[in-house]
Amino acid sequence: MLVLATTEREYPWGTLRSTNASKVKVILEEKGVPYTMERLRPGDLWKKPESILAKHPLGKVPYLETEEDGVIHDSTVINEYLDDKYPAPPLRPQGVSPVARMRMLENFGDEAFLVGDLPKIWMPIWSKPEDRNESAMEEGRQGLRNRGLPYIEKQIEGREYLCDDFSLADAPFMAVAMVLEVDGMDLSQFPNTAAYLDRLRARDSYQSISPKTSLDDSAGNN
Ligand SMILES: N[C@@H](CCC(=O)N[C@@H](CS)C(=O)NCC(=O)O)C(=O)O
Repeated sequence: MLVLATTEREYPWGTLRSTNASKVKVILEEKGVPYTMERLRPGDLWKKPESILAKHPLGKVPYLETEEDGVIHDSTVINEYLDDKYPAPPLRPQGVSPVARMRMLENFGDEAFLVGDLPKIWMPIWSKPEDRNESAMEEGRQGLRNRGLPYIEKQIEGREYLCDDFSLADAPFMAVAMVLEVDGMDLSQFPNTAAYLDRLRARDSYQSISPKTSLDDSAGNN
C-alpha cells in the first residue's frame, strides 16, 4: 500500500492541507490507487526531526512511501512516477511538444503560485483570524493578480483544462482552488480562471482536499 506523508489539520474554519501534498493526493484519487495518509505535525516541517529527514533530505512534504520503489519525494516527481506506474487513466498528453507544454504549465503553477504568492495567503490561514497579517495576505493576492493569474487566464482561454483533457498540469491548480476557496479572493477580473477553478472543484478528486471535507471523512484514512 502506498503511504503519502503530508500535513493536514482541522481548524474551526476548515481543514487545512499542505498545497504540495494536495497535488499528489488528487492524482492518487484520479488514478483510483489505494493509499493511506501519514499525517505529520506541521511544526515538524520547521523542526525537521531525523525521522523526516531520513525520508526526505530537505525535510519537506510530500513524500510517498512505496513497497517496490522506496521513498519518492517532490510532488512533481511523485505525480510523474504515479502516471508511469499506474497508466490508467493517462494524465499526460501525447507527443513531445504537448508534454513540454504540460510540464511548463505545471512548473508555472508550482513557481508562480505554490512557491511564489500563494504561501503569503495560505500560511497566515493556519493561524487564528486575529493573528493573521492581513497586509501580507493582500500582498500575496496582489502578486497573483500581477503575475500568476494573467498568464493562466490566457492559457485556459477556450480550454476546459490546461492541456484540454485533465492532466498533471492541473494538479497544482487543484491546490490553488483549495486555498482560494478558503480565502474567498475576488477573481472577477479573471473570469476564465475563476470558471476553471470551479471546474477543478467539481471533480470527485477535489473532495479529498476540499476544506469542507473533515479529516475524519478524508480519503486515505483506512
Ligand atoms: N518542490 C517540493 C516542495 C515541497 C514543499 O515546499 N512542501 C512544503 C509544504 S506544502 C514544506 O514541506 N515546507 C517546509 C519547508 O519548506 O522546509 C514539492 O513539490 O514537493
